Amino acid sequence: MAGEKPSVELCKGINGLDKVVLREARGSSAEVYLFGGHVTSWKNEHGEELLFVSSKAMFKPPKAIRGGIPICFPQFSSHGNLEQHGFARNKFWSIDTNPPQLPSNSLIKTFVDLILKPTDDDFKIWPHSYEFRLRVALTPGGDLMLTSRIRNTNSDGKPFSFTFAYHTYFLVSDISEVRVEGLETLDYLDNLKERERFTEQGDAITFESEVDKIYLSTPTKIAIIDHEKKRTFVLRKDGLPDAVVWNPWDRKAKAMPDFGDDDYKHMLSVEAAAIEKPIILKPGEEWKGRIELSAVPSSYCSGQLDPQKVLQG
Ligand code: TA6
Repeated sequence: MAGEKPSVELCKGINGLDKVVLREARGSSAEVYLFGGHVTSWKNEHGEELLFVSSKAMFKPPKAIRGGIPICFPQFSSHGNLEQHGFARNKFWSIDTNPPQLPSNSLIKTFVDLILKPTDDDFKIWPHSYEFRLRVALTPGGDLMLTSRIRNTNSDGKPFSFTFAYHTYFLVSDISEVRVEGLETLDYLDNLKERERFTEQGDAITFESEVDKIYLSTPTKIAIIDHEKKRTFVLRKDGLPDAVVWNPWDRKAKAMPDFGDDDYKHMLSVEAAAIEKPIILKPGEEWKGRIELSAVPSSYCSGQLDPQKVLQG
């Protein structure tokens, strides 16, 4: 209809960087920058932002954007000899005009396909040929889905291995009022203690100091409950056995130039990941890793939404 904005629009974002805006008929929306294949916004049907992006984020390539959903590939954090979190988040992706069929729910009409392929220069850093296809989609209900397909296209017969994470920054009202459910009693590697292995206590996880943990072999659903906002984020994941939980707290916040001193109060990173067992692909093989994020109104106290029911449902 005249004046109605297209559901998928390529336009200019901050510092003139190309971005794609996705709009769903009922009002939810999302934005993804070609720089980094980086989702920087996800809004519900009321236009409320659901992802944290720092007010000090620099949209200056090759520096990664602080917030949203950076993609860590082919290396998570410093688990290898590449730069922190690999290079996919520092590269310019292209729109994939001819993506191979992706079996998905036919009701999902609002999506964009991006692709990342190595340049000759990249071979000097990581000597492998690959095709990384990323579909960013909005469901009619406003859920955000990211589907990654990584194919080994080496012609020299060589396999390659990688670790991976969707480094999602959820926007929360007050970190001290947030609980995470679904990771109780699991083993984790503590990045603040040289990745020593521990077992999580039995209750929901709450936050009162810096946290940087890699939970191993988690359930496919994790709930992030924001009491104050009466909102529960449900993270569903496939092909990504691990989950990272991170909040830098005050001291590290001050040390990050692209992060406000108080920003730690309003974000929590819960990252679907494949870290403990790197993914190994032979030439011709393809790996798929998917997340689906939902934000549901919750009034935990009134039991309208019991995260346990969400996690078991
Ligand atoms: O995912 C958690 C983590 O690996 C933390 O150790 C912290 O470094 C964070 O990522 C942010 O990393 P970045 O390279 O974006 O500053």
